Amino acid sequence: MEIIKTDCGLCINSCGVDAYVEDGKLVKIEGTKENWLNEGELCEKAEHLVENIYSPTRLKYPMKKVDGKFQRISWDQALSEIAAKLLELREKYGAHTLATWTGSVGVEHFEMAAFNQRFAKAFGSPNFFNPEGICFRTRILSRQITFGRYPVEEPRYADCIFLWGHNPEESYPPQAKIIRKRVQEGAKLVVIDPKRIPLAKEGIYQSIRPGTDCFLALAMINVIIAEDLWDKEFVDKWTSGFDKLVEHVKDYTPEKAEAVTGVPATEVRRFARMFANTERACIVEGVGHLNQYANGLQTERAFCILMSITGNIDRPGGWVTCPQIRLADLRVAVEEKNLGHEEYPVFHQFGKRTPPYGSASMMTEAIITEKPYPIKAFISSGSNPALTFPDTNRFIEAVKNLELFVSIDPYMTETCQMADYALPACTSLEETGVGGFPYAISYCIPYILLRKKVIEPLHESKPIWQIWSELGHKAGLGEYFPWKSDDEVAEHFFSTSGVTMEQLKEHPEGVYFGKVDYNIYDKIGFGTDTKKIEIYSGRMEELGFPGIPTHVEPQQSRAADPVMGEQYPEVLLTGARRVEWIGAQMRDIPALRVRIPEAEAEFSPVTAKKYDVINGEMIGVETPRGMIKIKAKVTEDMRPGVVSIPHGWGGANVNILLDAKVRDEVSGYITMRGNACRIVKLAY
Ligand SMILES: Nc1nc2c(c(=O)[nH]1)N[C@H]1C(S)=C(S)[C@@H](COP(=O)(O)OP(=O)(O)OC[C@H]3O[C@@H](n4cnc5c(=O)[nH]c(N)nc54)[C@H](O)[C@@H]3O)O[C@H]1N2
Ligand SMILES: Nc1nc2c(c(=O)[nH]1)N[C@H]1C(S)=C(S)[C@@H](COP(=O)(O)OP(=O)(O)OC[C@H]3O[C@@H](n4cnc5c(=O)[nH]c(N)nc54)[C@H](O)[C@@H]3O)O[C@H]1N2
Ligand code: SF4
Ligand SMILES: [Mo]
Repeated sequence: MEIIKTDCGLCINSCGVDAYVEDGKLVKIEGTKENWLNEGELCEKAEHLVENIYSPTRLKYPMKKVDGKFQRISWDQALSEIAAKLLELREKYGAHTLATWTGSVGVEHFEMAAFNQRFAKAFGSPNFFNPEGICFRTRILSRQITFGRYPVEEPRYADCIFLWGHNPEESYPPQAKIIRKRVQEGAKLVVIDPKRIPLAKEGIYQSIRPGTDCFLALAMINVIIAEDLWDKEFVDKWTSGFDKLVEHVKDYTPEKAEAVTGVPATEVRRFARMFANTERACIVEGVGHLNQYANGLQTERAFCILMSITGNIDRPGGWVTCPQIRLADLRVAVEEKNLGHEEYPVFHQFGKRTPPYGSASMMTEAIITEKPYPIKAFISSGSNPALTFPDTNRFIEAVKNLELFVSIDPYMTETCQMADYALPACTSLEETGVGGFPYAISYCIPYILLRKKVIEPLHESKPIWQIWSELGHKAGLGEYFPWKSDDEVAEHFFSTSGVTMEQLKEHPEGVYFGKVDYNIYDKIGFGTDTKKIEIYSGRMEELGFPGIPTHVEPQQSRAADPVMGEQYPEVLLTGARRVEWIGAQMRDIPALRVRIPEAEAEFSPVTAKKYDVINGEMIGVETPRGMIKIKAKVTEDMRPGVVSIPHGWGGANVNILLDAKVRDEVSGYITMRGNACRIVKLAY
């Protein structure tokens, strides 16, 4: 039996795995013991990787819909027809008529996003979209606005950890392990979350009214300044706008915070003192949860300021700057601006940063309204937007307005079912590529590995780079796609990195490419206009938004919209992660399905009593966008008045309930949490 070291590829954590292969078949997966991150451990999902690879739901052949039914066709026919249609549509509507979309797999699968994007741009269209327009880009952007770069949390050396809107046991198991270990070593832990998550038992738990975290952070800053607990030396030398902050937070008193957030004023003071008085304090946040609110970008800015005035930037256990690796850039320049460029200038025009992707929130609206121009071709790869994109009915409406819809995926997903063509991609265990890339982003570990082809592509599936390249050749874009094999592609990506293929092959478990440089500001300062940490951002103000973050109510909260609050009095949270699932994937794996047979709406006994419903009952959850039927899970862990529903379930698709037009005005992110809903008792 051969053992091949690679990475899991199922989620962004990129844990190291040992793949056991016998007669060309994957027979077993174990965690790589010498991998620093997972140290041989695997989460529940990855334990079923073998079943997942050989799942009967794999999309085996290229399929074409004829009279509403799929027919098997050859690759040559599929790609020739798609290319011909694309050229016809370009002739009629211009190149911008093509939009490509890649999902969260584009984050863990480097080639996915790179080739998806390259094709769109080589074709001449600016319309490449990905979850950077709904997932965690605002967090990166907020830090870039404040620091001129992107420092990342380093809880493994922290003595005080504020776990804020993040449940890593479900979404980042290795992060949960790091935090548990650090707490056992004596670090203080505060968990701020409307749900009493498992890690809350390890420290102080504080419930909060959803979408009010910015207020809490500003009130903590108020206390830290009022009680003279800030790091004077660091603030004087390395920040700008502190004087404005002093004035600004006077309004954000602990008493007001109590009224707005539900956090008692005494606790606000206690948290502020604990955070400022511990030398190594660190906010560890969810990847998307706090960003996907009405005030997402500014909440993140408030966290940046809290970290800065306590001197926890570029110091061990704080937020630190990780060395970057430069992989070859496949981007092709297109002059036409991204969708969202005018509407969301902070996202698209902040300084020299122009993102290569459009605002995802604009995507379906543009397709439906044909404004600013008709988008008639849509190619999705490594995503299942039929279930995962907020506001499903708008997505369905958008699809109806397309003349060509292609879905590329290893599985016959709900999105493939809706498409004109479904094309089988292989999974990351069936191709060589870039692995472990997100380590540096999520864990500040400068570490990379070569993702290895463990088995040959199953059925007629192909590597993603090859699918885009062959389509490129058929569409007359061959010059942009010169590569002939997985190895050539990987070699190209690593060619600019300073890490050689030889090194990667010699160290199949991974290669370190740098070291964290604490106090790096002494050498390079900060990359902002003022060369300092911008507590106050002049550019934000120039672009029409407050230079220092303010509290903004979720649009549908009772305070912001009393009429809505009357009709829909509960607060809806969507998309809390469960370790068993990633997005809408793996629901067909029996051993996982037994653990969670169906979607559940979680709420407190107080809320259950109000609607006269009991645990396990089928209920309706309704918003102005629609209603879904779902099982009630009544739990003391949820804050009263809050209903939490995971995403990615076919039967009870929570994205039906969201409204793609309700957005963070600064970033353009669709608000996936803090929306208004009500529970409906169903007749038997
Ligand atoms: N209501 C609500 N909706 C949400 C969220 C929420 O919190 N609430 N979260 C949002 C966020 S943050 C994100 S990032 C998105 C994620 O949304 P998606 O990315 O659409 O989520 P997945 O269902 O994981 O889809 C990934 C797809 O990639 C395919 N795939 C897996 N491995 C490979 C591979 O190696 N190659 C190829 N080609 N394909 C592969 C899988 O089969 C799957 O269909 O969902 C968003 N949707
Ligand atoms: N198993 C699994 N892991 C995943 C994914 C997956 O689908 N499955 N998806 C990946 C992706 S695409 C992403 S973006 C990340 C998301 O990862 P995270 O954003 O970390 O999501 P969660 O781990 O669910 O943690 C979110 C927590 O925030 C809390 N919360 C919600 N609203 C508020 C609020 O207003 N204030 C506060 N303080 N807390 C709040 C929720 O109750 C929940 O406990 O996970 C990644 N990892
Ligand atoms: S956490 Fe993610 S990368 Fe790690 S084993 Fe689980 S699914 Fe794989
Ligand atoms: Mo995400």
